[in-house]
Amino acid sequence: MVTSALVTIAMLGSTAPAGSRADTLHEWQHDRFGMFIHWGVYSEAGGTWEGKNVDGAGEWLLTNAQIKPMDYELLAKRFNPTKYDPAAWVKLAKVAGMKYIVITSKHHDGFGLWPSAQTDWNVKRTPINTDLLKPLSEECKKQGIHLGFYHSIMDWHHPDYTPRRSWDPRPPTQKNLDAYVPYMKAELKELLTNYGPVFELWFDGQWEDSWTDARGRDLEKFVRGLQPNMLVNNRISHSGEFGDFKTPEQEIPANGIPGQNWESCMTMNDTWGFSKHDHNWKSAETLITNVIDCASKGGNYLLNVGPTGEGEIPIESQQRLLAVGRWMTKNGEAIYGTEAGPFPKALAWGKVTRKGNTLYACVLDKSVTQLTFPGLHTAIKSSAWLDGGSLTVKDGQIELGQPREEIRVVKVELAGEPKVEVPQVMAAADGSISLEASEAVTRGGLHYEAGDDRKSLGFWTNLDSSAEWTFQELGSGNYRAEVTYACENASAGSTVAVDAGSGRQSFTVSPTDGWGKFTTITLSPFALKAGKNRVHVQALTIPHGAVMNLRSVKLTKID
Ligand code: FHN
Repeated sequence: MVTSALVTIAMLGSTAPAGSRADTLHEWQHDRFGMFIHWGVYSEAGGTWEGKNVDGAGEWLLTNAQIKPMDYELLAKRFNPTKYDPAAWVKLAKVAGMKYIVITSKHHDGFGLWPSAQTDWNVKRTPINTDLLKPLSEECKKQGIHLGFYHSIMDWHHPDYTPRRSWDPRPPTQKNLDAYVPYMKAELKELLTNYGPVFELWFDGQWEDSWTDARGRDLEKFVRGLQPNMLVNNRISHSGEFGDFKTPEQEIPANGIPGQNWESCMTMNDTWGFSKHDHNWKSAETLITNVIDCASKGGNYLLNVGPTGEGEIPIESQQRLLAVGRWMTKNGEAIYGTEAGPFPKALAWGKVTRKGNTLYACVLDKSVTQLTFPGLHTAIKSSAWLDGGSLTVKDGQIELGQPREEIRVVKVELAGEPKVEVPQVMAAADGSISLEASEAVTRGGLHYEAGDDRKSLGFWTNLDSSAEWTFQELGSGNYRAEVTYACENASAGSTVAVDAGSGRQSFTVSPTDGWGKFTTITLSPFALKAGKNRVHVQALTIPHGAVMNLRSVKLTKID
């Protein structure tokens, strides 16, 4: 339970160390919105090498241009952030409405933003030759913003990290991660000892087979021993299956990740590290929509800036953050301290967040003039524009008046706990009922993937995940069940149970040559009774880590 004092401090955005990891998590859930900072010697290159633009993310320069590590080291001599102003960076984050900052202590290139005693491949090799993290940590403490570190497990520079990049000419050291991990731990000990309370430790670069869940568990024990109250993301694990929160990247899961803490990280253009030639900036309204979308599904939004080698946040990022901040100043109550809205399926006009019996209707469709809440059975007591202005409620509908120029929020006071009846899936004229992935109510880590080659429930990796539909069938009788799914060959073999009416059928997932290649199987008929029915799908065994991508379950009346 968070003490009232902590909640008060949290409301002010304090860096006060929490009393426990549960308190840190509660504050993290309250904060909802943070700044990601990708900064390193790659920022000096700005997505170019030897005078040419290099495609791909700026921080992947060493790999994208296949640069030998010793040649890449030349960048350190050019990295001289004389314009670095940590006070201004922290102030910008605050003005934008962000409550925490996560900065790259070390990215995949192995370069450290602090003078680690473990190596000289860090700021010690630069003209500025100073700790760049310390003044930021001091400013965060002074201005009441939490500080986190991004730390890459993968290290393209360290001679003992394996696998080596194929173009790295250095002779192998005959060592491997058994020698590299103690080095990484020693660097992490410096970061977790010398910079105050760390809000979240954001691991990355966990995907190569040299990193294992066993190594992740060992590392988790080590870092939690240094800072027990700190949050650690799921990328400490190779499988992504453990850590305090999931980390969807460059996407916001269609249904959130029910039952899990999660934080969507996104760039403002297409690159994390600064790139001179990436001008594909998202609009401020898109960024505001993303903040709302994450909060409406119970998640956090970690929005990235990529400062230049001189230490300046690009003006395009600053302009957008100031616009987001203006919106947050008027509407932050609809984001901070909220939980996911009560509507399991998307609303036509926008997104809803919740605090107890209060709903915050974020009206994304600026042309809409009436708000309806499909399936809401709790009476509306009152409603008003959050940024000022009364509204009238008629037959459960809120009259909004004229279309608007910006996203506004309606604060809706309910007469009690919101009760929402999940809208029914209705049968088609031919008596068939097609239960689509986008219509499912999901539990566990699985969630809807919208891409053309998906349109299915993916990320199905644990036994407590399930998909469920309720529907009003046309009449009792026997229904043929057809299940459409995809499964990459290496993951096939799970046993899946389909419950419908009073029956259960199970099947073994076959390989379909890929997560986007779908097949349809027919199960034995189900006997359904008149009235409301439900179909529930859950894995009984998962021998190879993932179950399937489920696209639909179709029931067709046969007699
Ligand atoms: O490879 C990194 C990438 O450079 C960036 O740091 C993102 C941010 O989450 N993570 C990895 C890509 O998934």
